[in-house]
Amino acid sequence: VQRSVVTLKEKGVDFSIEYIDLSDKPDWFVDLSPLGKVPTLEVTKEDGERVVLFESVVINEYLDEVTEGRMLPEDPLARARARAYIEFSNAVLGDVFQMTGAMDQASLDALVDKLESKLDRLELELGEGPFFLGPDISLVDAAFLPALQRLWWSNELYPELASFEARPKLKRWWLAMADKPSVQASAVPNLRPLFDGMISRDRGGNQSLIGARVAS
Ligand SMILES: N[C@@H](CCC(=O)N[C@@H](CS)C(=O)NCC(=O)O)C(=O)O
Repeated sequence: VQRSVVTLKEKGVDFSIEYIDLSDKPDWFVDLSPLGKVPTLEVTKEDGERVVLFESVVINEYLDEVTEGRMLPEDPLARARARAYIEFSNAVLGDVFQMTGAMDQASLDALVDKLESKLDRLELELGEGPFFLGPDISLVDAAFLPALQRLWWSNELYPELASFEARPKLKRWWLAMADKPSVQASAVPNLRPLFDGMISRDRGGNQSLIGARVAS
């Protein structure tokens, strides 16, 4: 959802947002959303027909195409490369999510190794920055926002990860994103306590290693 809210805000699109309690989805949402997942974008066409889109990356490309300005490169090859990294952001987000749930040191170490090879790839790809494609925020940055934000928070809780300290371009990238009003307004204001609560939850009488660092 954050990916699409950033895009809506950066493109200056008029929208309203309804947050869904995913543990208690309202009937209207279940009826509307093809897969019952967020984000779901409802677009009202000029003839009044309503069309529902899902998948944040697809929603973002649609929003980019129907509004002024471009958040992807014009050149087809550069655009394809940007899309490849947008796809890669899903793998990074998956790794970060798994890492926050690691229950023992061996699992955490293995997950950190897996993630670090991806972060090293990003560090190599990042150029002058501060954003992924250069001075302006793009759909690649929007796609990486959820992963980088949660990785940053995980590092605050568990500094041994040193994900950013070891990778100056990655750090500069996240700090540039964190500075953007669109990024700051991309989620509910209490996202951090919600994240802390999620990762520190009881998992069969235990907590994950990173979750256990959340102050009770
Ligand atoms: N690849 C999809 C992922 C969508 C997704 O899995 N959303 C989660 C929240 S992050 C959800 O709605 N889960 C509720 C459910 O699956 O019931 C996208 O980027 O839009």
